[in-house]
This record gives sequence, structure tokens and C-alpha cells, in this order.
Amino acid sequence: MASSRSKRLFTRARRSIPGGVNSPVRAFGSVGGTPRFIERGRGCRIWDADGNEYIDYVGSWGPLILGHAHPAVLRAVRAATAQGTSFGAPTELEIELAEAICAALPSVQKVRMVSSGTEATMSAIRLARAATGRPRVLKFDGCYHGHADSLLVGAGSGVATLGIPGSPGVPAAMTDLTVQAPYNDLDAVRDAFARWGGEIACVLVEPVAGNMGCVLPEPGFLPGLREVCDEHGALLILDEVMTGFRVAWGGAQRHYRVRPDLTCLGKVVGGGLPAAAYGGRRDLMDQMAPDGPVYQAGTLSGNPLAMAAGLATLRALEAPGTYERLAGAAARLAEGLQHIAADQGVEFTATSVGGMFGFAFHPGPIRCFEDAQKNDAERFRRFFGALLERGVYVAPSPYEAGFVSLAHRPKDVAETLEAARAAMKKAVGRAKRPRASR
Ligand code: KE4
Repeated sequence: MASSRSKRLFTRARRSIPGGVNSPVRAFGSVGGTPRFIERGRGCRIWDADGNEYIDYVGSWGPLILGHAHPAVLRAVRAATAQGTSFGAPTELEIELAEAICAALPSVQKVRMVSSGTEATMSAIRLARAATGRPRVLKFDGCYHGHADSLLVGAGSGVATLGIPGSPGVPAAMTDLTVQAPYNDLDAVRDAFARWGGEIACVLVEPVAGNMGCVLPEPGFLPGLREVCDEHGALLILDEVMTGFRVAWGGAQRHYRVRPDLTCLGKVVGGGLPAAAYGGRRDLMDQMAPDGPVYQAGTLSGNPLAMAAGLATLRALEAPGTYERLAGAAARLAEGLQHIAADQGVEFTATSVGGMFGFAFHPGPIRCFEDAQKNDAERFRRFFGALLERGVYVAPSPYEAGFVSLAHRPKDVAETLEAARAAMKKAVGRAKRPRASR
């Protein structure tokens, strides 16, 4: 598969953009080789600068749940663009998207639009700290909530620990107030509250951990977080940037029947344009400026083009049977991969929930980041490369989830599994036997 144009573009990009990319994971650092420069997408497929076609399971990391260049989204964005691109003043489109989000997520009585998931989580924890008067935030190892300083903490140690900076440039003072616990470990959470309970403003959690593969919450984990937060007067914030409108129409909170105090959204709600949001209880959200004292702002927050794309996407998702189709496609893929690995005697685990899935070269179960780190990175790297060569584009990192869209038909999944069957052989192919010495 030719990649000469991508190679040339990557060399040129590196001269003016750090790492040649505008977000690190795109650089293929975990899998090697040249990142494919994508020229266009349509439905479930994308084409790169060398004309190679791929069935796409990244979908811009989740937003493209309808598939690329969906006619309804393009029509809505064209209509909005014809009116102008941004006013820095309120527009009716923002009300319509806010009303759609509040109608879909009963726990969200008011919602503020921002431009990225990072802004959404950063603002939600500021509100939680203001509302409770407490400084600490409890998060989970392996969960990613964007790159705000206090949330960029290094991997934990398997028990409840104070955060350590996860990146140069993040002073210890910015992570000292972050408490980390292993995902799915309610005992560690209770320990943390036993030690710092009166100082913990909120628990921030991905209801499905999509940044260490696709790790599902164990039964009782999310309700247990709700219970502990209520016991200690802390707020429960669900980071649904990835799971919102991806796992179910009402998000993972509907799927797992847990009611957060605040919810962060992103990706799907922007329909592929820069939009995200945070929202929740009216008594909390009314503390945000200008009605309340808690400050947060954004030049392009609620941008009309992004609102149009998000609204068109949500309206298309309301169609009956949508989430059965998405869940069916993701499950067929995960189960198919599992069967292929079993046929070839490969240690492998795959999961799916709603329209998202994950897989790892690991016997499973994967219940936390410590487990996820045991993924065989070399096999993953070879599997990724062999899939790419066969026209299947999955996330270029073992610590990411995959996403299907309404444009992934059964025949696309079947084609993917055919490619995966051959790619799995390459991923675990025995090293060539050394030539017998004469
Ligand atoms: P953004 O600031 O990238 O819009 O959102 C941050 C964020 C917040 N919360 C969750 C659960 C997220 O998954 C993300 C961002 N997701 C990654 C992929 N796992 C975005 C891809 C990238 O970083 O390029």
C-alpha cells in the first residue's frame, strides 16, 4: 500500500507543527510507521493522500457517529455558514442544542457549551470546587479527561494516591490536590474518602473507560460512587465526552442507571465540529457567570456552525432502532475478533458497549489501568499495521477505544473481520525459523 504522499506530507508537517500533528496520538507513536494524511471521508470510509481506502473505526475519536460527510450534517452546516460563521452573541441554535441535551439527559437541567472536552471537564471541576468549597478532585488511573493541569497526573500505584505530574510543565502544586484510585476499585475510593473525605469536592469518572482500551464499569461500581459521594457531600461528575450519545441516547448514565450531579459532553454533540458541554443540576449550573460567581468563558463557545452540526447529528440519532444498530455492529465486531483470536489460539480480549468497542492482546478480564498495561504492545503494533495494510483503520494506540457509526453495514464488519483474520496471523506470526546451520 503506497504511502509516499503521506510520507512527504509528514516530513513537511514536522517542519512547522510539533511532531507534525495537532494532537499527539495522531503521530502513530505507539504503532510506528507514517501517519496517513487523510483527504476525505464518506460513510464509514476514509481515503488518504495516496488514494488508499480504509474502513474507519476512529471516526475522529468518536464524533462521526453518523459516518463521514452525512448529508443532513452537511446541509445543516452549509445553511448555517450561509448566515455567517460566528457572532460572539447568543443565537437560537444554541438554545435548540441545549434543549435537546437537557431532554435527552434528565440529570442535565442546564448546560453550558464550550469548544473542547478539556474545557468541559476543567469547568465542571471548577464548579464542583466552588459549590462544595473543597479543593480536591478524585479521578481514576487510566481515565483521561483532557489536558488541564490538575488532571494530567501520572499513572497511579494501584492504591489511592495523591497525583503526581504526568507531564513536564505541570507543577506538583497543580496535582497535589488530585487524588487517584484504580478504576473499578470502590474500596480504594472509600479509603481515599476516609483520608481526604472532607476535602474532596468531586469524583470525576469515565462511566466507560475509553482511554485505556474499552474498560467496562463492574456491576455496582458506578452506583457505589454515587453512594460514597452522597455519604461525604461530594459531587459525582460523569465525563461523558466519549460515552455521551455514543453508548445510549441518554448516555452511559441512562445505560447504567446512575444519576450524576454534573456531566461533561463532547465529540458527538459537535457532530465533528468543535463543540463540547458541561451541565447538570440547576442549583449548580446557576452558580456559573454571569448569573453566579464562578467564571468560565469562551470566544467560540456555542459556535453556530458547530451547533448546527451537533443538532443535525442528535436529530438523526433520535431515529428508532439507532442504538440497537450501533450496539449490534460493535458487538459483532468485538465477538468476531474474539473468535478469530480463539481460532488462532491467541490471548486476546474484546469488549463493546453501545457504539464503542475495544480489544487487547491480553487474556482478560481488563478491569483497571494496571491490567490494561499488560496488553502485548508488540502484537498490537503488528496487528494495527497489518490491518492498515488491509484497509482497516483502527486507533493507533492500545490505550484507545474504537467507534462504529450508523454507516458501518454488516458487510463492512464482515470485510473487517476477514482482514483481521489475516492480520492476526501476522500479529502473532512466529519469528522466521533460523536457517539450519550447514
Ligand atoms: P478534547 O479536549 O480532546 O476535546 O476532549 C478531552 C477528553 C475528555 N474526556 C474524555 C473521556 C476523552 O476521551 C477526551 C479526549 N479523547 C481523546 C481520545 N481518547 C481525543 C483524541 C486526542 O487526544 O487526539
